[in-house]
Amino acid sequence: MSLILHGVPLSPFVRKVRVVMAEKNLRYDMQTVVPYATREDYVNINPLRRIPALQDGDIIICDSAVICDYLETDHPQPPLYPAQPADRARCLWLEKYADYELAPASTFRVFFQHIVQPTLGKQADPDIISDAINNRIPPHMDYLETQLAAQQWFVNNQFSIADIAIASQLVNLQHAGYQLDQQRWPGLHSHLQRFCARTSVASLLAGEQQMVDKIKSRFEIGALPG
Ligand SMILES: N[C@@H](CCC(=O)N[C@@H](CS)C(=O)NCC(=O)O)C(=O)O
Repeated sequence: MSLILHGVPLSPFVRKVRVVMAEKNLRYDMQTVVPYATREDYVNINPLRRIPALQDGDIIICDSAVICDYLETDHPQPPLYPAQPADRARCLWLEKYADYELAPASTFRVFFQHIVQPTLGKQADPDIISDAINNRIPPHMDYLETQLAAQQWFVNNQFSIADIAIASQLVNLQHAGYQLDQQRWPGLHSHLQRFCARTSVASLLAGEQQMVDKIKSRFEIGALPG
C-alpha cells in the first residue's frame, strides 16, 4: 500500500517522519500542505489542520510522534526505539521534550518569525526572536547537553527517535541562521553535525537548503537580530 505524507519539508515535524521513512527505506509520495494556509478539505485529514499527517491506504494518522510510532510498529527494521523499557521511556521523554518544549522556544519563535512571517506578508518581530535566542533557548540547550552526556546519540548511544526529534528542531534554527555555540554546547554541536551527515538526513537537507535560500532571497531576509 502506498504511503502519502501531507506537509512541507521545512516543518521539523515533517522532517522527523521523513527521516524515519528514509532510515527504514520506505517509499512515499508527498502531498504539499502549507501550514496556516491549508485547503478547506484538509480538515478531513487532520481536524487540527496541522502537518504532518500520513495516509496508509484507508488509514489516516496525525501527529509526528504517532506517525513515527506507527511506522516503527509496521516496519520494525532498523529499530528507532529502544527495546528495554527504561531506555524506551527516556527516548519517548526526549521526543516529547523536543516536540513540546524545544519547539515552542525555537522553531515556533525564531524560525517562524524570521522565515515564515515574511512569506505570510507579515513583519518578523525582532523582540520575540531576541528573547528566544537570549532567554528561552539556552536553558533547553543546557539541559540537552547534560542529557547527551558526551555520547554520540542520546539514549544508550544508539541512534533513535530522540535524536531525530531533537535535531529536527535544531535544523530549523540552523535554517533561520542561528549558530549553535560550540564552546558552550560542544556535545550538541557535534550531535547536530553527526545527524546532518547521515545519509538519510543529508539527502533531505540538500533540498531543504534550496527552499530556504529561495525564501530568503525572494523575501530579502537577512541575518537574525541579536
Ligand atoms: N505535535 C504536532 C505538531 C505539529 C505542528 O505544530 N505543525 C505545525 C507546522 S510545523 C502546523 O501545522 N501548524 C499549523 C497550525 O498549528 O495551525 C506533531 O508532532 O505533528
